[in-house]
Amino acid sequence: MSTEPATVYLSDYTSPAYLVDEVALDFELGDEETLVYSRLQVHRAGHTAPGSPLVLDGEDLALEALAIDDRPLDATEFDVDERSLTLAGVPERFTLSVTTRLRPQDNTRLEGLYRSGGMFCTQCEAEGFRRITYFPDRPDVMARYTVTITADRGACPILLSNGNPVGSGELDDGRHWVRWHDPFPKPSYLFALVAGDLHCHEDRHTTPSGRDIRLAIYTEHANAGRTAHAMRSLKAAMAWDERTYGLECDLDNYLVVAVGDFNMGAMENKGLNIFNTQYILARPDVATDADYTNIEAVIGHEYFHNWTGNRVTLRDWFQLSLKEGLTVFREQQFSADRGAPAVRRIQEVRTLRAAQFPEDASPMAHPVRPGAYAEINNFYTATVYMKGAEVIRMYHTLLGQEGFRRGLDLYFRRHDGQAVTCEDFLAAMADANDVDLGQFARWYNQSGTPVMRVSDEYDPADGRLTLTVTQETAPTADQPDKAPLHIPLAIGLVGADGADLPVRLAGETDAPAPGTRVLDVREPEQRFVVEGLTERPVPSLLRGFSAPVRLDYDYTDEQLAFLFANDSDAFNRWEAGQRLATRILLRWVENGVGEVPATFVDAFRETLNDTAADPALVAEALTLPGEGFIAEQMAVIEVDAIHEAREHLRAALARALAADLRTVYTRNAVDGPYRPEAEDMGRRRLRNVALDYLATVEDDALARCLAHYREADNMTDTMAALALLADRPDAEAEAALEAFAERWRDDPLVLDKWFRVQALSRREDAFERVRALAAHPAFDPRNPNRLRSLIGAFCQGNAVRFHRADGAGYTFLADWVIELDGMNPQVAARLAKTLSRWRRYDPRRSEAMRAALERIEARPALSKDVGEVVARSLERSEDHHNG
Ligand code: 7MF
Ligand code: ZN
Repeated sequence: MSTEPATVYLSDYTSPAYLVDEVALDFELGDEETLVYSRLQVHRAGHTAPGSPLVLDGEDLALEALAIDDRPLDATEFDVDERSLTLAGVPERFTLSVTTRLRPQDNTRLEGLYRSGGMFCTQCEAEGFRRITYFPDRPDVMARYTVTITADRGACPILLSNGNPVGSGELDDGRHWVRWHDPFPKPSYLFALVAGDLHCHEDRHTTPSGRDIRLAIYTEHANAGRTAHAMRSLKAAMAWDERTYGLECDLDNYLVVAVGDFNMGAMENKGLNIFNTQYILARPDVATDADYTNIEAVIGHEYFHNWTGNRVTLRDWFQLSLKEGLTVFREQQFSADRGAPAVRRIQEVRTLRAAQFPEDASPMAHPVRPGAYAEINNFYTATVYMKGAEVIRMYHTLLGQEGFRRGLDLYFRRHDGQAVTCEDFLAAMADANDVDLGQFARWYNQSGTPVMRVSDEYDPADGRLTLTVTQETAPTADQPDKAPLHIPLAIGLVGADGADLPVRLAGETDAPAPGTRVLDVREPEQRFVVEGLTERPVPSLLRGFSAPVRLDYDYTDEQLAFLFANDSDAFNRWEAGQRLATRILLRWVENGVGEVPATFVDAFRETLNDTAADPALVAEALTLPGEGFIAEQMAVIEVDAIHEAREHLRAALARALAADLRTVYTRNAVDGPYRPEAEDMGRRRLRNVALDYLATVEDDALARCLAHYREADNMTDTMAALALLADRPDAEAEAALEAFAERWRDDPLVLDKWFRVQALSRREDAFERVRALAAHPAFDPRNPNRLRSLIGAFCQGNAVRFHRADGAGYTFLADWVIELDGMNPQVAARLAKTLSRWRRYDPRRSEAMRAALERIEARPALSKDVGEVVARSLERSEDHHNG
């Protein structure tokens, strides 16, 4: 094993030796250099022996001065290394002054203090604060911050930090200053600073208790006029949390800033959320329906963190899902309440299966609460976020909304202002509802996707249906042994007329109303007996996807077609269609493509022509399972065969249903001005799905795509057409792409879309085009959005072109990982994860992927981020990472 980075273990947690009560930070922002003066009020924790050293975190810092109680320290009184500053003998209580010098304009990692365009901004989660000053940079050290920012008034008229403005003034050299005070003690990861020449969109919100809050969204001036949807979303999120959980905003100022260079989606800094521009800016001609929906969700997410993350924060980074799983779940509830709940659920499960299930089956597998890490940034994963949200959803399913609310109320009553653990959350849920969640706790510590097998036996003589349920979790890369989990299994029994039957379990006297019941599965094998039936029902299992498991039941094609047409659970209706399609695709992958079974064509036709159905749900039902999902079902992934099978099915359905698709296309045109409402979005979605099918067969497909492109009066339709044009070699298609680039040359977010459609193109020469686009003058790999829209989209979203048999895609990716690692390790590591799944492919591809990983591994001075991903990926299966 080569240079594997040092590992941090959950089991090694110790509480902080010294605590910080107050922090005063002075920033002298400059074009060349920025000076940071920090004054910390420090005291020794009760459990710490007198004379124990004080160890502060700090990375890549130029230390200018250090003093205790204003007495400057000389070099013999402290030790500095690459990661820390140690002071040997410190008093019980003292003021520590630290001066550091930074060069934000050279910070390409986008962690700590950096520049984006003309703006100064920060990103401190998880461990970015230590790149600003020496500090105990861990979430269980909570302090009150006062921040003074000084800068040139012309370049930076706006100076922002957390909390409330408490002072400001002019200086003689064209500079000015503003002072902010945040009354809430907070961990350093929630600190934020923004300075620049910014436009401000202001509004107000009054809470039920009468607090009048100033809301402000700051953007670069060029983006003024694109913040209305974000503001509307923020107000909706505030009202929703008041209504649903009785949670009010605790601030006088709630500030949001949009930044063009940002490693991730957004950040919940106390009172000063910072967002990737992608999740703030919208206007019908530049943003798609998906953008509008994402903006609302991300605004909600960051706002909801103010309670779940900020008021109650994390003891340590292993607990990350405590805030992220819970906040994603709250955001999902909010989004569902804003419209189209079934569509939302389908999309959530689709992403979970596309991103989290593969992670659980990869060398990067880890529990919702990991036990060990080298670089915490590598653990902002689908498992922590999405599976973490599914774990919270299971509490909700087991306890109901009222029980869940009782648990959340108790959690806040007990832990407001504290830094806590996942156990504390579980205990609040259990205690508030007087239930035993001991076995449920395993969801936090056990990785892997459980397989749940259900079989049934019907006895017509006494009207009993016996369901036998087994569960099994296969060993994962990180954990060989698995224990049975407590799984809520939501089921319904569907009668021959398509209606739900009552599910009365043996021993119960009262028949419940027909509909969904939740069964508590706890054993490796368990039986449930349903009584009082007069016919053999079709079981509808795991309704609403009640647990993050793979469900296995031996359905016939006819039963699936029946559920696809009748299930009262919209999610399972969709799921039945996906199972039918998956079955056909897997058969074709194995045996070569063939005829589409008539049951399937008929089921699709009925759905297409069901004018009473919600168009959004019809669109979901008509969307075939993704290539990644099919790949997940296979022992050895056959990239080309999967692509061929799926394209063949798409074309065959289009030919068989061309007339119906044309009708649907015509019928779902949306009149009137663009509205980002669920109803209109559903119709656009269905119409664009129909177009996607029609583009595969018709003689006039090109003309139809061009017409759709020309007639589009919103970015959703424009991009649907442009994506199809980008699949084609025609001169008209090329011309449209070129004109699009010209028209939007000064609009970064729109240009990202232009790069993306080409990266995802089905064209055979997509790889060559991506390589050429990487040399385009507008391609800047230092901008994470741009990087993801070309390199990320190609390597992670265009399987058939990326996984070329000659391995050129892997070489390309490895070259980029190496180049980016010196620039932005977080982004490089995310890209490198694509290669971690190398063992799943055929020997030729597998070898080429491994060689690419080994080439990265051999580079000198790899970052911790990439180093950990590569080391884990190449690890022999007998080594395990257990905390
Ligand atoms: C919605 O979680 C869902 C997830 C960390 C950064 C935002 O609020 C956050 C931050 C990463 C990955 C995904 C998300 C975030 C981060 C995110 C955003 C919106 N605390 Br890394
Ligand atoms: Zn979050």
